Amino acid sequence: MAEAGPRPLPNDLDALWMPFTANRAFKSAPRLLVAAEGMYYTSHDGRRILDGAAGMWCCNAGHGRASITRAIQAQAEEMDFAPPFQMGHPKAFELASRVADLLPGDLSRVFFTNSGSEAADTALKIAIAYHRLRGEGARTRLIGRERGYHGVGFGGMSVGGIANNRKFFGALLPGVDHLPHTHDPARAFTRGQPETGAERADELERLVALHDPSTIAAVIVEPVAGSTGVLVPPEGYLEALRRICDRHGILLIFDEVITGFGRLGAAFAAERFGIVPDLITMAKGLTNGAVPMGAVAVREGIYQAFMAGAAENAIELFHGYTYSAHPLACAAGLATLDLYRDEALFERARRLEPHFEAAAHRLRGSAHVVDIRNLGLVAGIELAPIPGKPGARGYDAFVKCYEAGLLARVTGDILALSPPLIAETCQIDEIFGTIGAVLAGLD
Ligand code: PXG
Repeated sequence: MAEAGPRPLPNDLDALWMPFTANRAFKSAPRLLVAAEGMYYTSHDGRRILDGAAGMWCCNAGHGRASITRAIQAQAEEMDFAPPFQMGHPKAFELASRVADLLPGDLSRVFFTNSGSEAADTALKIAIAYHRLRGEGARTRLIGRERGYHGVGFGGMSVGGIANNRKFFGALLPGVDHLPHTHDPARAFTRGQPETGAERADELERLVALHDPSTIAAVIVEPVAGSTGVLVPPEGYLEALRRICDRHGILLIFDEVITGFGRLGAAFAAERFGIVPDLITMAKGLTNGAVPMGAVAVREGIYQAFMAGAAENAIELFHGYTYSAHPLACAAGLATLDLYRDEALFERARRLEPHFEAAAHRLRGSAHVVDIRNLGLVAGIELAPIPGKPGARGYDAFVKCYEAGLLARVTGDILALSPPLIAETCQIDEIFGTIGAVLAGLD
């Protein structure tokens, strides 16, 4: 339970270099969270903060779930760590098959990582190695997308499409190209998937013609782009990517770090859209955010190509992490998947979607709002930038929401909302009501 009342700030905030944070601004006016339960955080100054972001797209079953806590505690007492190379432990196998049960098509094999970034880099490495094993070693090119986010490893950064995440870090991976993003401001205030715009997938044919299919290993996209401001794919777009990849022997990777585990009202976006990609990356909701963990799922044929490509006693994939399938993460993952099943949370998200969509779009006409986009329990609210100061209005809105008792996410001038799937309709109304009130008072 959250302790009542304010808690003192640490005396010295200096030593910590905070990630993706304006460190100096933060340390001059810190925002610390000290407890979490259900739909709410408690701030260091003793306020209840409604979680409109599931932490950071992680805590789909809400916070402080006792069964997850107990599973982690019990595992820590039973066995803290087991080496993952040439050794195993039972929960690693159990969690892999439980994840496989949720996957579409013949995505049947699961490789564990510790984060979404590691999952993205793992998927890209598997794709390149797969082609090499099949005698197509020239297929090394990777195709990402503008405004894509696949974490901060060199692979994910290279296929990602965010200038600030790339420009400081040199030449990145060679042999990477990018599709255009799917966002079209002319379709502002579309509810759900836009009906037009699928032709942007044809750009993939252009890149294939330019580079020749024999040089391309994989295409990686987020089914719905999350961290660059909720970009919902036009109807038919993902289907077209699938067809073009099939035509040219290119692997299609869905990065479902955000869209996995019920966010779109199905276990994975692949299921919601009725498309079977060749690989799926996941993280965040896999353990409800309680212990770091990511994973890559692959189709049966990919796994079998690795098995066929090495001698019986040989290592088939020279890749892995000390903490792959860490026992505490596996315990948390199993308890999380139990909760999703027992509380039918993916179905709940699907049921809540119309209410969520209506509540989000009621902000149309509010001050500064130039677009609202949504799918599943994800909404993006785009604000007009202050001329000459991109991101300033979005950041101001984010801070004022927090002061008003709401945790949102902000990227540039876009607020992103993705509450835990346990949200009540009144809490959804409160999320958008608070945003409306904050916007009315913004410069
Ligand atoms: N892929 C996708 C699609 C993601 O959204 C990652 C990979 C990387 O995961 P890790 O676990 O390495 O951080 C992500 C992470 C935001 C925000 O503000 C989103 C993420 C990270 C930070 C901020 O929306 N997603």
